[in-house]
Amino acid sequence: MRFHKLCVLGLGYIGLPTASTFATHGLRVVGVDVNPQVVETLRNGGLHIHEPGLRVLVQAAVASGNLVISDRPEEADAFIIAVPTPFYVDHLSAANPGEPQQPDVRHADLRAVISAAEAVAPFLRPGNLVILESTSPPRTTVDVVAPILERSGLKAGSGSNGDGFLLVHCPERVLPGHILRELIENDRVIGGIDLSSALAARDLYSSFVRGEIVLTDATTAEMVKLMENTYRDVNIALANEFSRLAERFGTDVWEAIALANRHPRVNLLNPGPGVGGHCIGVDPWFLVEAAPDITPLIHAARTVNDAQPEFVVDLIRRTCGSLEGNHLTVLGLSYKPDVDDLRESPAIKVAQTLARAGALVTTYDPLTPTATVPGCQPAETLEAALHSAECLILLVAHTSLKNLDARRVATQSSARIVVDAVNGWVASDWQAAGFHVARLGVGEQMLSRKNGA
Ligand code: SAJ
Repeated sequence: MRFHKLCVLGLGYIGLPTASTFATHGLRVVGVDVNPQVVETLRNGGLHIHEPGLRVLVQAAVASGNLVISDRPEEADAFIIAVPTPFYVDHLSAANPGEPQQPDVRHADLRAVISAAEAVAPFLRPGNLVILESTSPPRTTVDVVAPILERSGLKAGSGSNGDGFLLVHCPERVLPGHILRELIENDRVIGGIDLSSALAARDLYSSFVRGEIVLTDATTAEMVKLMENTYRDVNIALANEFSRLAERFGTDVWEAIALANRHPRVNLLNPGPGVGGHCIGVDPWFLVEAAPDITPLIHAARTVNDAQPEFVVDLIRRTCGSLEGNHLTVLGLSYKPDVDDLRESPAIKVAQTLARAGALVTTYDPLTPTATVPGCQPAETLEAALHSAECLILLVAHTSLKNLDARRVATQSSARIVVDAVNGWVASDWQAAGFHVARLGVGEQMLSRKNGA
């Protein structure tokens, strides 16, 4: 192995597990973050993010002496950039008074990538390898990162001749909640700006990756990552649209999806309150921004998924009669089940919209019991959340919420209505315990039949 010392820029959900895994596989790693609080927390043995198994891994990496935390990069054999790439929204006003409002335009926010590349440039030496792991719009590696690094005086892609540096895009593809396992087991796509760059990165990652490592060019690797998340977004949008159709036609979308998925070439995902997190709701916009004239489907899928929290609010309104002054308890706040990550959570959007409509909303999430939502009352225990509610709304299928016992809840809560937006509960159990049940994607005729009306 030609790489002994690594510098990882960005110690978030991807950078910290990656830095720690390299360190526990024998490399010397400097983990760098620009946020002084992150640096201080990690140096004091703490952790600023939650991911199963991460605490033990970081502790092992630090204890081995191979991982040191720093606020600036230093000379190394290889540099990994793993910083966030969110988007920002341009709210365009109408061209002239009286004309229709222009649609919002989203732009990839590459500031963190740019400053990380600028921070690396002064330390680049001939033969060094630079890896961009951050999800990025097509051509970022070639058109944005390479020119910044070339300010070092070295040329991108001539690393093997000894007078330049090596550069690849190697997108992170790990699933929050399963990051440590997927980091090792998933196949890895490495896109080099030339073959010697890709081969060098394969050499580095093969120190711990057990999945297959496949080589391609940098822009294809960028596309692959964006296509994966866009595929998922479009598939979820389709499921969400099916949930609306099922309501209209008086059918049960969950049953219909399960039956459709028995077809050997159909694999529909699930409807829900919308798409949250920092990846799937973001990355498709990078493609739309790069080529708005040829991406109507991707754009439409984003629009459908962004409108889904409102659709769920509408279901709650129809079920409860009105929202004004109604005591509603929202169960689950995170962006998906069994994680405590609240970023861009559709459940939070639902809770906020209910509160804005005049409902008296209590929120409870077993994984983040102290989380607060503006306009809502947080409950730190399930008992407090259930106590004085008129309606219980399941927005995240956390295992502990799915496992709630309907008969027990009936004794703990004054609520007699439940709305299940994630197919987390067996409707007949709740009906047997005396609840009126409404479910996302289940038409009224089907509901009243199942509610015994
Ligand atoms: N969701 C649904 N219905 C579904 C599945 C998900 O509504 O059937 C919602 C979830 O509740 C959540 C959102 O979609 O709000 C996204 O959740 P997710 O589990 O689909 O994905 P992420 O954002 O946690 O992680 C994704 C993964 N990408 C793919 O599976 C293609 C992960 O592998 C990537 O590494 C990650 O994005 C990333 O960092 O890009």
